[in-house]
Amino acid sequence: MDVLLGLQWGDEGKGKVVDFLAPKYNMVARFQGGPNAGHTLEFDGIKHVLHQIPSGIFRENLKNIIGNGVVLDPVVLRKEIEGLKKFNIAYQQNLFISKKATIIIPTHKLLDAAYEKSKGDKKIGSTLKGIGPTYQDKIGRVALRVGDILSPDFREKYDALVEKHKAVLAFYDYDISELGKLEESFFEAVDFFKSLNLINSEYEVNGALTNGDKVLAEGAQGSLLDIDFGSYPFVTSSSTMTAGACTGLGVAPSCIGEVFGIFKAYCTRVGSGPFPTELFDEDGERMRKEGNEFGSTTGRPRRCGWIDLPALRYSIMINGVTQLYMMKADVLNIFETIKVCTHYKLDDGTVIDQLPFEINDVELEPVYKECKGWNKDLSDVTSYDEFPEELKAYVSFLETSLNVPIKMVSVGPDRKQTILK
Ligand code: 2SA
Ligand code: MG
Repeated sequence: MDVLLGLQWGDEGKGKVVDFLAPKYNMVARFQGGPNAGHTLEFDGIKHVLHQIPSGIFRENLKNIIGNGVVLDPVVLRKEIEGLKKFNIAYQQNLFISKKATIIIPTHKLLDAAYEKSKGDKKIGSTLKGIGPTYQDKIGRVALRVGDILSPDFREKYDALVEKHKAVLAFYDYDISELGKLEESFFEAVDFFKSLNLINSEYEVNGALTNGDKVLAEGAQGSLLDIDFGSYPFVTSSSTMTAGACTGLGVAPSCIGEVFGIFKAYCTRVGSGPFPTELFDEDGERMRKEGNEFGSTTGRPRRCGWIDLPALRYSIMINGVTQLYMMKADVLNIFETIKVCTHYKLDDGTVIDQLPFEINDVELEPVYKECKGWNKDLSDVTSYDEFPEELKAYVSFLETSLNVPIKMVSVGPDRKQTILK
């Protein structure tokens, strides 16, 4: 099984790469996260944003698995499936959902909002999709799982959980007047859910591997948002790293083959938390505009900055990345000079190249190397040889610094704008 994941704070372009690589695979599987993800795919002039469905869904004869590590919102899933119907996607044949995946219920979303509100300006910047509270219940061993919807006492289990949530919401003095409406669409979606392929996906995935089929695990969010290794507490609540693919699908570590690390030629972050190379000037504004850096789930403007090598090296280390894919190189076309953060400087002048535990509390001043920009349009480029010399120099500087080969450079959102090296 190969694993594909984001090495920054999400939105690296994972959806595009999964869709591009999909023809080489028999199965694509999501292993963590849920409707907080927004994976964008573009082809034939149409843009698709997927939240919970794996990005292999547009390819024929490919199985798509939503694994046990995912937290799933039935209402969002139903909408996503409705959206696919007009493209005649054979989801009845190609989409399979783990009975062990955890269900997001309406009160999880209210709790997410209540927690954020109570934090004031220390809020996480959550997508408010209920991710944190759902994983909390999973780890607390009280959550509802997909398989539970088939059991006759589902409503009882649901009511018991909601009672607990209501007590917490009362503690936060949070208004729950919209709950009735949310529950109505929730139970409609649960009914619809019963018609889908609900399976023990660990058998399906391992069976495929035993058969010699090729499986691609598709990560969501990014390594710097990982629950253990991200800038806690400004993280998401799942394991976004390679190891998460093992627990989120039930696949042994010895089955992992290639690990594709996806990164942007620059950096973005949406939500709160440290971001050493963040730009607050006109360059940041130009990057946001040129890269259309707005959340694909919430529409929030993304924070933008230069590429951060210490952060990338960290992600490569914890994930065992074997191949790098660099996305959105074309966004940097507009810059005369491109900066690369190679180290950080602390207040006392010490220069470091590791992410400190105190990342939320210390000022990390980026030490930059300046690279000459290519300042050329890349839309007609069809092969690596046609790249401007300055872009080739940028790629080779990154490869040397990161010590992992960059196998692909993306120069635009379309499937075709994917240049292999
Ligand atoms: P949550 O909702 O509990 O997972 O939020 C916790 C933090 O994780 C961040 N997070 C994300 N960061 C980037 N992209 C994500 N997906 C969407 C997208 C986000 C959007 O593709 O654009 O539309 O705003 C994503 N999901 C979670 C989040 O910002 C918090 O910092
Ligand atoms: Mg995204």
